[in-house]
Formats: sequence, C-alpha cells, structure tokens
Amino acid sequence: MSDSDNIPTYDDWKARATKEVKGPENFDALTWHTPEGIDVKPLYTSEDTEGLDPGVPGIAPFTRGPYASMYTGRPWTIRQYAGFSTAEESNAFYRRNLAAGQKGLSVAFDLATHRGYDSDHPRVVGDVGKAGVAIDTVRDMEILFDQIPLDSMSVSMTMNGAVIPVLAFYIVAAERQGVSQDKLAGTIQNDILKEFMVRNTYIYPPEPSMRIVSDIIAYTSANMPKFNSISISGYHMHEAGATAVQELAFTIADGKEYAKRAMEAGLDIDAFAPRLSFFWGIGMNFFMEIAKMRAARALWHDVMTDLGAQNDKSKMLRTHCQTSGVSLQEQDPYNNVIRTTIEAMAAVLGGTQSLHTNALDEAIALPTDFSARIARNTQLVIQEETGITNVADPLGGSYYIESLTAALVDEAKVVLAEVEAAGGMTEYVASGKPKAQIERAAAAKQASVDRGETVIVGVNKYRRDKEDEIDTLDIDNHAVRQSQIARIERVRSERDEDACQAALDALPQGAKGGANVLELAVEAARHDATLGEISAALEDVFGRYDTMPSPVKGVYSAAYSDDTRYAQVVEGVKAVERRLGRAPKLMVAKMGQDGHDRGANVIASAFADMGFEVLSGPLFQTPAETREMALANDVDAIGASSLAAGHKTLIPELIGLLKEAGRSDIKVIAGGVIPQKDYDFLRDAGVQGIYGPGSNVVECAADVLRLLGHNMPPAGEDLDEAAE
Ligand code: MLC
Ligand code: 5AD
Repeated sequence: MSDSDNIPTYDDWKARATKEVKGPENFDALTWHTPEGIDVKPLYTSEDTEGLDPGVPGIAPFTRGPYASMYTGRPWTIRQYAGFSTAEESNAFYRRNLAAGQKGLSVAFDLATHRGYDSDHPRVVGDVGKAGVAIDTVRDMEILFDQIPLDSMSVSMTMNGAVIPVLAFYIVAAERQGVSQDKLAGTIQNDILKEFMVRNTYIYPPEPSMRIVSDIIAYTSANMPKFNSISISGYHMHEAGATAVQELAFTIADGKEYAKRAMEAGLDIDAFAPRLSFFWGIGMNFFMEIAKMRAARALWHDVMTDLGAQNDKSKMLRTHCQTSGVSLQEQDPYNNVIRTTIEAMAAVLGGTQSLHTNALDEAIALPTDFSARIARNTQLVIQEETGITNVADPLGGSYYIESLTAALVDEAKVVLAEVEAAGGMTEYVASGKPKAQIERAAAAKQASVDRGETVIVGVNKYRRDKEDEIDTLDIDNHAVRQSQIARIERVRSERDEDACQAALDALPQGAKGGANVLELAVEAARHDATLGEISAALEDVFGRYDTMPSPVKGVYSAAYSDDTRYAQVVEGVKAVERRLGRAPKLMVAKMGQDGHDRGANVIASAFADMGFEVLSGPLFQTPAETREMALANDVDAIGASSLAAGHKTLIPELIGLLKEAGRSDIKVIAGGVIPQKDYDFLRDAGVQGIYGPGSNVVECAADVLRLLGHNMPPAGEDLDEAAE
C-alpha cells in the first residue's frame, strides 16, 4: 500500500490488475475506445471525481434530475407511442392501453399526414394508415380522442412537417369536446432542424420552417400554458447512427437555436423556455446513455443561463426517452424484450420524465396487442416491482458515471463551439455537415457489426439455424384509404364552403406578412379545412423542399482494409466491370413518403466503396419517378429501401412499370423492415433478393453480383474456383 491511511489507490489497483491480466500490454488493451472518442478505463476511483460533485436533484444545474423528489414523488409517465390505420382503430387501441396501465398518450401519424397530403393524394397510395394513423380533418382528430378527456390526459403528438394543421386540429377537436386550449397538457414535437438532418418529414425549406416553429412557440406560450411547444429530439439522430456526443451536442444546439429564434421574434425567454422539452434515444451502451442524459441537463442549464434566462424552470431540462429501434433485431426476436428492458433501465436511471418502450416485433412491423402489452409491462415492472423509484438519482456519485458525464459535457462543448463558429445550427444544418458526420458514424457502426466486432446476439453471433415465426400486425392500406377518402368527401360536402375558403385564403396572406400562421390555421380548422388544403395554402408561399442524398465515402472500405471476403467482392465487381465495359450500376430507391434513409445511405456508401456505380434516388419518389430515373441512367439493378410498410404496394408497382417499359432485365431487390411473411408475395411479384434487418452488406453485394451473372463463390470459398 502506498497510502498512509491504507486506502489503496488507482496505481495500487493497476499494479494488481496488470499482474492478473499478465502484462502491461494486456492491461492497456482493457481501455475501451468508444465511438464517442472517450477512452473508458477499466476502473474509476475517487481520484476521477475530484471537483465533480453534481449537487442534488431539483436544484440547478439539475444534473441529477429536474425535480427534487424525482420518482419518489411521482414516477415517470408511461407514454407509449402508437397509431395505425384509422382514427377509430387507434382510439380503441389507446383506450385498451390506458385501461391496462399506460399513463399518457403519444400519437404516431402516418407518413401522408406528416408530409402534408390528404389520404386521397396520388403520391401517398402506399402510405395511408401504414406507419401511423391517418388524419385528414378535425373529424378524424375528434374520433381519435373519443371518450378520452383532453382536459386531464396529456397527449404528445409527433408532428414536424404538417405541424400547423395537426396542432390546429387538436385545438379544435378539444374545443368540440368542450375543453378550452388553456387546459391542454401535452407536447408537440415541432423540431424541424433534426428533420433536415435525419428524420426527413419536412415539407417547407428551412427558413419558413423555422418561422413556423417560432409561431407555435409564440402561440402556445400565449394561449396554452400547460402545453410543451417543442420536443427537441436527439432520438432520431441516435437511430440514424449518431454517437452519444453527436446526439447530445446537435440536440442542445438545436434547442439553443429555437430559443434564439423565439427571442428574435420578440418573446421573453422566461415566457417560453419552461415549456421547451427534450427527447433522447436510449440504446444498449448502458452507462453512456445514463451519462448522456445527465450531461444534457448540465449543458442545457449553462446554455440557457448564457442566453439570459432568469427563471430556474427555463434552465431545467425535462425529457422523454424512447428505447432504441435500431438496436432491435428481426432474428431471435424475444431477445428484444431483454434489450428493451436494459435500455428502459438506462432511461430511468438517467432520470427521464416520460418513456416509450419498444415492442419486440419492432424490426418487422408495428406492435400487436400482445407485443404492446409486453412493452408496457416492462415499464410497469420497473416502476412497481424493483424499488428503483424509491431513491432519487440512485447512481449519483458513482465514480464512473460522474466521470463519464463530465467527459461527455467536455466533448459536447467542443462540438457546440464548432456549431457556434458556423453561425448557429440552422447554418450548420444547411451546410450538410452534421448529417454527414452522423452518416460516417452509422457506416462505421454497420461495418463493425458486419465484421462481428460489435456483437449482436442471435444475429452475428449465436445465430439460430431456423427462426420461429411471430404474429405481426398487417394493415390493409387500401381499405383505410377508401374509408378516409369517403370521410373527406363527407366533411367537404357538409362544411360551409365559402367560410372555409375564406379562412384558407387568409393563410397565404398571413404567411407572407407577419401573422401567426397557427392562429390562422385554427380558424381554417374550425371551418373544416383539410390537412392537405392547409398545407397547400402555406406551400403556395413557402414552397416545398427537396434534397438529393450524398452518401459518405471511404468509411466502409477503411473498416474492411484487411478482409479477404471484402476483397473477393471488390474483385467480383471488377470482373463485372470488365465484362460490361463500365462499373455495374445500382440505384438505391426510396419510394413513398418514408424518410428513413439510414439504411439506404449505408447501402449506397458501402456499395460505392466496393466499386459499384451508385445512384441514390431522392426521397419520396413515386414508382414512376424511380423508373424514369433508372431508365435515364441505364442502371443494372434497383435496391428499394422500405421501412414504413409501403413495400407491398410500391415495389410491385415499380416492377410492373419496368416490365411495361420492356426493361424486366433490371433486377429489383428490396431491403429494410420487411416481414418474412411478405417474402413470397414480393418474390412472386418479381423481387430477386430481400434483405431484412441484420443482413450483411458485403454478402448482399455478393448476391447482386450473382444476379448480374457473376459466378460469385459463397463466403469462405476461393475466388479461383469460381472465376468468371
Ligand atoms: C413530475 N411532476 C411532479 C414530479 N414529477 N410533481 C411533483 N413531484 C414530482 N416528483 C409534475 C410536473 O411538474 C408536471 O406538472 C406533471 O407532474 C407531469 O410531469 P412531467 O415531467 O411534465 O411529465 P409529462 O407530462 O409526461 O411530460 C414529459 C415531457 C413532455 C415534459 C418530456 O414533453 C412529454 O411528454 N414528451 C413526450 C414526447 C413523446 O412522446 N414523443 C414521442 C416521439 S416518438 P406541470 O404542471 O409542471 O406540467 C418519435 C418516433 C418517430 O418521434 O420518429 O416517429
Ligand atoms: N406505433 C408504435 N410505435 C411506432 N414507432 C414508429 N411508428 C410507430 C407506431 N405507429 C416506433 C418504433 C420506431 C420509432 C421511430 O418509433 O419503435 O423505431
């Protein structure tokens, strides 16, 4: 012992541990170099936390939690995100869940609604009612909350693109229930900056979109004191592959940008900041996620103090969390219950205010009643059986947690300074840099999984020979669309058309001037204008925003520099290139309103690294537009990426259109969230390869080479035996 009081030090421990692992080299290998760039040591001691006392919960800087009593006073809100099919079906689902122990509501809208289209619009044939509930008019919103008293239920609505009509419909549906807007408690996501980075359900360009955010903050702070005007979301960055530092820094920077915009619009910071809320994704890196939530609270406190906030509530970060969708797998799906439990524990030990736990069938479909029950019970068991709620911030003071929290704060501050130097987050997002940084992290993560360095039990290790089938929810989007169209027609025929048109005409006028567009939309909603009509009226002034993807280069190949199978595939691409006289061409297509592009971008980036010529189609194409682009560029294969359940409608339509053009030689493959039970349907429709979650990208490329006539050997066999 080196210490006079006989308390062993880190160095004492290091000497002992070095001996145990047989040498300094092995000891050095115990340091974990995280994707965040933080070196996690194999042991933390009091030496690591000198000067790092985080104080107590409920008192600034709130590192240990926003409320003093935390869960000892009131547990977090069990708030399961859900919505599918029609308003009637979703309403019934909500009421069943509330009866079984859920505490708050959280509405998932379908992608047509997100993107500002009514269900009868030709661009959304594959999307209506699929990934969420279809909402076209106030009538739908009234049905959605039938027998759910909006003066006592807090409701979150995940809406960013069509945020103006949706919030207006909610306000008017409550009015029709007899509930005035000042009584409404809940949250609207209203976080457009991350849409441009990762989630992609924007409608208008960045500048008018930021104006909408400010209008909503102004309106709710004046009229809806219990309503959270925004849910500043890191979740979708997390899902797109961001590291904890990226998620933390970009999200805090987004929050700062919204606050600055609202202040520029003339609002007093303390009038709106107490109703800004946050949203984190919680993945499998248990302690990192807990530390991330604590670091976020410390950072937000400082940012708001710098902006001049006086009220402590303005500096107190409150958050919702959702366990990670991408961490869940199609293979051996009951493992997902275990993953979700661990992630939920991290969210709770990190001090969340509200939580969604994912269902075990996440990688395949929307939750069934069964999988939703297990997901909800995961939270009920933690709340009611474990004793975890009996102590506020039970991990506070852990040497490791406090050190990690401090390291994340430091790393995030470096990124925040970069954002500041770039002129703030709107500018930084417009530069495309944060999106590219997240995509690099995603490509590196995918390569690490494909190489088996990051273990996923049941997927790249301990994989079963045969998978059990599980029951999944299927939605008949044709039927939903027909019933929505009938209701739109009925609402149109019953409304006072002149009054409705006058209210709609006021929207572009007000948008051009300085009017509050939400206030105008509430008036239009009172006269039963549709979501598509309100969105289109604003689009006349603001325009619609389009972008082209630009996948990152070199990340995937760098991870594979020493891999023989990868080299074989690269050789295979070269062989096909010699035969064709040009590189084989793959078009990566995103059809319908599904904006999930992590998978598509990873595929595009990896295939380009392997030597394919890759053409990335823009988001939101119709099958006809995909065909046009494929023919104009004379591609050899099209990879359709589908994560929002449009695959059974959109991919067969594309194949039919290629056939019509006499180009059935173009191979169509499909990837994304596609249930096994749809494989035969897709194969019968002419799909030549299907790659669900957990597919290995290098093997997928090997398959494409086979489709293009190359005699590609199976993994593990020699190239010479199978030369072309
Ligand atoms: C809480 N309260 C307490 C207390 N804890 N009072 C005394 N003692 C305690 N220990 C009080 C609070 O002050 C508050 O009252 C009330 O109880 C509710 O607590 P809360 O902390 O505000 O919880 P909640 O109402 O659930 O709000 C949580 C939130 C909110 C602030 C994070 O923004 C929210 O619910 N967000 C959910 C977002 C969401 O579901 N998103 C889904 C995204 S899915 P008062 O009076 O102070 O208000 C998605 C996926 C995709 O995005 O891509 O589609
Ligand atoms: N119902 C339930 N959960 C949903 N999610 C998305 N849409 C729905 C829905 N309609 C969840 C999934 C997904 C994440 C973005 O939100 O977990 O990964």
